[in-house]
Amino acid sequence: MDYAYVNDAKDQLGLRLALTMGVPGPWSQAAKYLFQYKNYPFIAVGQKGAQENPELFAWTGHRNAPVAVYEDEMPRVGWYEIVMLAERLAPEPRLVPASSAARAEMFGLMTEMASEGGLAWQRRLAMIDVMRAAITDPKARQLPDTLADRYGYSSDAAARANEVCTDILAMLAGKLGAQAARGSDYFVGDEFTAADLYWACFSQLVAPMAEDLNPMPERLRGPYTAPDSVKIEPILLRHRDTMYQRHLSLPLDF
Ligand SMILES: N[C@@H](CCC(=O)N[C@@H](CS)C(=O)NCC(=O)O)C(=O)O
Repeated sequence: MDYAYVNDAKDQLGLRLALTMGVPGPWSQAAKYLFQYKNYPFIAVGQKGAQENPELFAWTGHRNAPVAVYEDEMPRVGWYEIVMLAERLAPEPRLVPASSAARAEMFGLMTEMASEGGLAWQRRLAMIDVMRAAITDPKARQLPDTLADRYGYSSDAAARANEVCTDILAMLAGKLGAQAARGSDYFVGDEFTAADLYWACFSQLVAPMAEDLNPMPERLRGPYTAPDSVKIEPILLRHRDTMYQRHLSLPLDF
């Protein structure tokens, strides 16, 4: 991925998408694929994970990613508002179902994957624990310490994280199982939706794809991988492999 600097992108027209560079951050990856899937052009702006990002902050009021800035509209940072922006700018091919019942189902599933307290949030708490244990020199702990400050880490919260992840993964696997029984490969209805796209990206923070498909920094592969106590049903990984093959580009690009 080619990244522009904030100062070169902020006065441009159209869509600017600040994305975390160098790691498969699931929120950033998913935001990028939303617009790529819809063939909607954007300028990718580099955000440095767990850094101050002062230029990004001065421009958008945020230090993390993704941040979607369309024309002179307010910067959008939450996954939900970024999905809805993508749907507005490029209604076709749609990623949000037309029926309200299907929409409610899809956003419910995505909330469990991507919202505060959801799967990736919990995985990050557990990951901070793993990184802190692996780095003994406190001065080298900048990455996990910054993430801990930003995302509500406490050792109590981290201790509960694996259990919450197991529960959410079982729910997602159950949903895919029920869909398979009625002949669908997708989370909702019979078509690819944002829930399928988000699971493909968020699965990388549970069971990252192999090096040739997900060339992430080797030192992060362990922390990104859920421990054996977190049960991952095979249907979850079959689903994400199929979604990448059918609808999303590989290898991952960050
Ligand atoms: N605001 C996003 C979540 C953003 C988020 O957690 N981003 C992470 C991963 S892509 C990040 O930027 N981490 C590194 C950092 O905080 O610098 C949402 O709720 O949808």
